[in-house]
Amino acid sequence: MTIELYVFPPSPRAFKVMALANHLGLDCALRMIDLRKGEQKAPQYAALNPNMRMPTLKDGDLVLWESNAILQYLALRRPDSSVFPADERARLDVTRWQFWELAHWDPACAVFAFEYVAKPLLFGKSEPDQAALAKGTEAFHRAAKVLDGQLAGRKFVTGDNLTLADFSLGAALNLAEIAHFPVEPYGEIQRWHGTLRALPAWQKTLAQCALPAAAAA
Ligand SMILES: N[C@@H](CCC(=O)N[C@@H](CS)C(=O)NCC(=O)O)C(=O)O
Repeated sequence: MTIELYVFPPSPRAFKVMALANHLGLDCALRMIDLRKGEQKAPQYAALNPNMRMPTLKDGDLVLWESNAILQYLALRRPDSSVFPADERARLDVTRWQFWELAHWDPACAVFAFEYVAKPLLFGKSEPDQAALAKGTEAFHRAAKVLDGQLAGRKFVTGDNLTLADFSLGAALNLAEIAHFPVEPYGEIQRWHGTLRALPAWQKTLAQCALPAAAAA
């Protein structure tokens, strides 16, 4: 049975699940949920995901939402892969950083992604809200200092191996330039994101995430 992934590819939350599926060589069917058209609110989709947000995974009768849970499910399809280590402490470390992403990193990055990317894409051109950006900047620096410190002396977030933590945390950085993330002071984060970008699965996913020109206008 083919795993179905319901995604709106420009979003980092879609990118991370698509990139992991590519990295693991899992054959997933991508089902576009076009947020610009409000497809997340269609009754058929809302029956799968009552949050009316994407991504959502469907594998037979299993339906799973929340991107980090989806990452764990995909990783468990390849138990030999080191992206979700079997060792208890190593696994907890990966999980810890996935929780941290959801609690701190994602909300900080999301402010910039919303103001500079989602607003123009979903609602037409509009000026960024400076008060929201000021709060976002504070939250971004607070979280980025922690992540940058963690990456010092480590190739990836939890050590020498690529794990789910890298997919969870690294996806938002694809928007760093167009969403004006204040990432300049964080050399470790930039070095690590460069390593992720060089992965064949990352490159493949970036290509899949480009919106068709007509649809993006
Ligand atoms: N914590 C969720 C967040 C999902 C989420 O907020 N998705 C957004 C797009 S990035 C969405 O579908 N928004 C549609 C809407 O709010 O109507 C996850 O990681 O899966």
